[in-house]
Amino acid sequence: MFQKILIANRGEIALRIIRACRELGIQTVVVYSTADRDAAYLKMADQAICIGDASPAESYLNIPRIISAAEISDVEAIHPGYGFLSEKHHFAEICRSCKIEFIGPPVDAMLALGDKVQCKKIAKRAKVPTVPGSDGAVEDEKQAVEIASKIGYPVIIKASAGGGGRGMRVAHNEMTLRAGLNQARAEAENAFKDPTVYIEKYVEFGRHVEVQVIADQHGNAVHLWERDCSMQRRHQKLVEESPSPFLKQSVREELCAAAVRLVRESKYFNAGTVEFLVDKDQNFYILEVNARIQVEHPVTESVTGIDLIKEQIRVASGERLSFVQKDVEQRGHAIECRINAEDPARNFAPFPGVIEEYRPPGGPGVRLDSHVYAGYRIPPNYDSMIGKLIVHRPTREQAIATMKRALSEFHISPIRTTIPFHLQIMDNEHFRRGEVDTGFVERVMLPK
Ligand code: MV4
Repeated sequence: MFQKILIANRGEIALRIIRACRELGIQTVVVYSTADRDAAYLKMADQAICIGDASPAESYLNIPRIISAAEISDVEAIHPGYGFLSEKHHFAEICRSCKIEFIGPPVDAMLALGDKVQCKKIAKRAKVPTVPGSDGAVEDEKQAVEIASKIGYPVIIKASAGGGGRGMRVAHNEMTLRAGLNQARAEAENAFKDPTVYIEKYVEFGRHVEVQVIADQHGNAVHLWERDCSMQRRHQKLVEESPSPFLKQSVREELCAAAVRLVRESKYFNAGTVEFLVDKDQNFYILEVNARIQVEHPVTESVTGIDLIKEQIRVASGERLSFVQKDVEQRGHAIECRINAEDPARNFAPFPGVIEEYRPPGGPGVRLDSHVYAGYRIPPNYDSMIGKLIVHRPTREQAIATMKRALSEFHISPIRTTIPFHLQIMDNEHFRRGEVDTGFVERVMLPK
């Protein structure tokens, strides 16, 4: 096991990793930008090193400065958290060539799964269902039109180097397909320096169900069941839960087994997430693989009782997973609400500033993962998520009741947050029945 690691991230996930390391007896070095210099979690690490100005390019995305901090503090590994450098294969490669372990997957797996066309090819080899479509890159308008008339409209055009909803376009007929194809190619070239696009049948009213997986370097790969993340706004998740209230047990088991097959086929190790789209008839199709720990990992930790961050560090150090598949239970029901410093009344505009009053919730079944406190200044330079409220109860109904209770205890002032919007979601009749697709928030909760 490692003796000392560096955390190349900030905010709640930096604190979450510090906590896991403390329990594992690993010393921590946390890097920070000048915008985060007063954050209290810096004092909870064994060492904190300032690496630059507020802008991510000057700090959390600045590879030379992070590597210098790692060399100076003599760490054995770097935990990238989520976002920032967590899925940059180039960073993983630099870490390892400097003899610093990158706490993430092998570079080859990152490259293969990060390319959506290649990911779909691997999925097919592993007999994981894929959405019918172009079976690889689409070269020109003529080929796109031929494929679309075969699979039927609407179709979706996606950038092979995209992901998380970036670089996508829906086309309802031949004319919008031709225009969309060219726009998508130009956008992809611009954003990712790779113009490769592919097309798929557009699945309407799909749900986003993802499977948590983890694999070690000895060939052990397991799933930790699914999370339903259909409650989203503009590709930003708002609420995540496990189990999915929508899936039949037989489909759940097939979905999770498919995720493990993909992991084995791609020679992956580390924690990871396989994202699926599930249609109204419970047919499922792989969307993409997230080769990192995710924001919503505590939902899975709650229902399985497994500490994913500790396990991720264990497998990165070369140890075996501390459990096998049959040990992984999905017990009770967990729900997470992302608490963002945003004003729901102003189109969710970021709301940075000083938190003057702060009264966090607690009590039975409640977990709060957050780095903030009374007097904390939310910097304007980063993501607006200031914490995650997670509840775990025996049933979904009880989890919703506990979440409502915890949200109503949670007092933050004068900063505006997504807390009142979450209370509205918890009272929504469709949500309560578990009937939510990825278009729900914009169509039902926020109609124009
Ligand atoms: C789709 C789709 C419908 N049909 N693919 C969005 C994020 C990226 N992972 C893929 N996404 C979608 N792919 C087909 N063939 C609908 C979406 C989609 C979506 C997926 C998951 C969560 C939220 C979403 C919001 C809008 C669209």
